[in-house]
Amino acid sequence: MDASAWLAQRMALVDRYLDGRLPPATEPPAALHAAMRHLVFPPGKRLRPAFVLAGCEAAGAKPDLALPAAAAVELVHTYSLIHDDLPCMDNDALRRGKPTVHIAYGEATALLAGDALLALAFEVLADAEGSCGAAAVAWCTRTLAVAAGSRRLVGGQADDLAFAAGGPATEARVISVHRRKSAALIAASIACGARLGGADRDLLANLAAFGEEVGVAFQIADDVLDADRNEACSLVSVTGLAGARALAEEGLARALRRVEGLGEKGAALRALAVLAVRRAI
Ligand code: GRG
Repeated sequence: MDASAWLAQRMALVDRYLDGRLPPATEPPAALHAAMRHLVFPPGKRLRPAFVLAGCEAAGAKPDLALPAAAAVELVHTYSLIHDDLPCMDNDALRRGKPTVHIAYGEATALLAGDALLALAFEVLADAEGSCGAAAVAWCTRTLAVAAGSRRLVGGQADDLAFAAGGPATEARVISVHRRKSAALIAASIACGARLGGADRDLLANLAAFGEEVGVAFQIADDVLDADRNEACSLVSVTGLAGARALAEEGLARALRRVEGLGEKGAALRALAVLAVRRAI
């Protein structure tokens, strides 16, 4: 399949949908609404919404059905990036080639913009009920809430912040943070797309496991790219660069084996996994 064409077509759908769901930047309180849009446009890689739509297609359904979930995961992801950049966390000045939200709008507005994006994610997801049914939406709501909560994304971030104080880095400790902070949202993205597309229980479990493998491998690839930053919670500090690269490739291979049997329906998922882990997206 032509993965670039697939991605470009799907991402245009996601961007148009997101644009329609975010309040206009001029709507009062205008600074808050402009700050909410600041990091959503222009886009990042849109990896997570792409995985939602690919999950839906793997279940044999048209991707449009999963657009609310695709937008919802990108809104959760964007909120987490805004908060991650704050001075009390990573204190970053640039994100996606632009000043971070707190640099552009101030710290208090950045905090509130993140809060509002998280709430909007669940509002948007709820609107999938008309096309996908209440049971599927309830399942996705719970899956996304768990992925974003203290046992996954937020807990992974908490342990990442405290990492250096917790003793020596080991492979298990680093992977535990990667699994929660990064892989959980990717796994939830694929699972929600598949659930809205009508996947049965076995397919859902397999796709969630695929997503987790891909998510961990993606984050290890991120460690390799950021090796010069000498982060405490990085697999490179445990295994070295070559070891980390090898573990990312092994994780990708394990993930791909899980979805071999999906044939053409799994083509987008497989292509995205390769692009994500080899950082070619
Ligand atoms: C503050 C609640 C809270 C969570 C923070 C997102 C996050 C957790 C931390 C950001 C730093 C980091 C390394 C996260 C792991 C996931 C990751 C690689 C995020 C960046 O995702 P990309 O590369 O970004 O998909 P784009 O901009 O392309 O969407």
